[in-house]
Amino acid sequence: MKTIFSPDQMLHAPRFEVSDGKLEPAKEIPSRAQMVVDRLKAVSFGEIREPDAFSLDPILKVHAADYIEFLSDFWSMWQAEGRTEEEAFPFVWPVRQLRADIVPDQIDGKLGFYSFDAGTPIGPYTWTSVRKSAETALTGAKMISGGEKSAFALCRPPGHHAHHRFFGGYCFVNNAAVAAQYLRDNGAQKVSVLDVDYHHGNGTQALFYDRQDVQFLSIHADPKVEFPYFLGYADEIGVGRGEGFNHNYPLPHGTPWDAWSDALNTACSKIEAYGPDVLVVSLGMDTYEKDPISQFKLKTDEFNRIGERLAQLKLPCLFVMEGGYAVEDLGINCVNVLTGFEQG
Ligand code: OKP
Ligand code: ZN
Repeated sequence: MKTIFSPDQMLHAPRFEVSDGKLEPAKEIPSRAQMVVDRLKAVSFGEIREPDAFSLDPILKVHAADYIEFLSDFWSMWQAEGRTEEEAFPFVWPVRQLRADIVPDQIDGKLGFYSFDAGTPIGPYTWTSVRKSAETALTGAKMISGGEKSAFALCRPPGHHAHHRFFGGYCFVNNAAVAAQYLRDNGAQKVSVLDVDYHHGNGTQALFYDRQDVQFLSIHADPKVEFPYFLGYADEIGVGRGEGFNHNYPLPHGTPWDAWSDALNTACSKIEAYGPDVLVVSLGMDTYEKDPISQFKLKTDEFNRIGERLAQLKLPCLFVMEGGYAVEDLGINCVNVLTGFEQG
């Protein structure tokens, strides 16, 4: 299996994040990607190649044009307003009765309009890394469309929390959704997106919620007690033509492999029943027992089992990296999934 990655994806380097009611050191840091690259090389997993260049068109099939313009122009607007802080935090949002139909002119108003949390600062190189991360996913999708049986898009920053017109949860462009849409536009009639990150893939769900051509399934911590809190419940089954094509498997804090793998088996049987042409896996390693921000209990060797189970689906498969914050073991856990898939 080939890996796609650009070192430019490490330019986005947040120092801080707001989480758990306070300013904390950032968790979604460049060394995450480096650890995965190092492990791929250490075990000679396969070729690591740079992404191809793409126009913005495949990103604009998933995200609003004004939102992408906001992301790409943000840092020059920030500087033009005389801001000297090295990263920008949103802090006010158009919730419930407030006006969500007006984009403010002022930069802090825009930041709040185009986001849903304060955990996702924007810095001078964020857009550079975000665009490369999306192109990494697109290159993987292009390889699968061209006949490769599998590919690993080493995306960073991650994408699954990003919606059509707002960012959050360390995510700006929804890499997995952009890849899934590209696959639809290049020969696949039906695509399944399986999200195994510890957190619900709220952005991906929302992007395909009314569609039957993209099935979405997510195994994650119960949003009653975990980020992103406001989406990811079991009763969210899709709407309109998309009804029945969205499947959420929320699990309690402390979930170990046995219960987690039961959910994986259930999700895999739904994928088999749907019969997609291709599978996109939103691959988060934050289900790991030692993850610093998560509370599932998967062990290192159990990541191989995930890959083996996915291989049984016998589908072309694009792995798109999402979360995983136990940086020391991230490369091992990630490559274990890919190795399990290849040996399964
Ligand atoms: C991104 B991805 C933890 C606060 C949560 C945001 C988590 C974003 C996760 N107590 N902060 O899904 O791995
Ligand atoms: Zn996560």
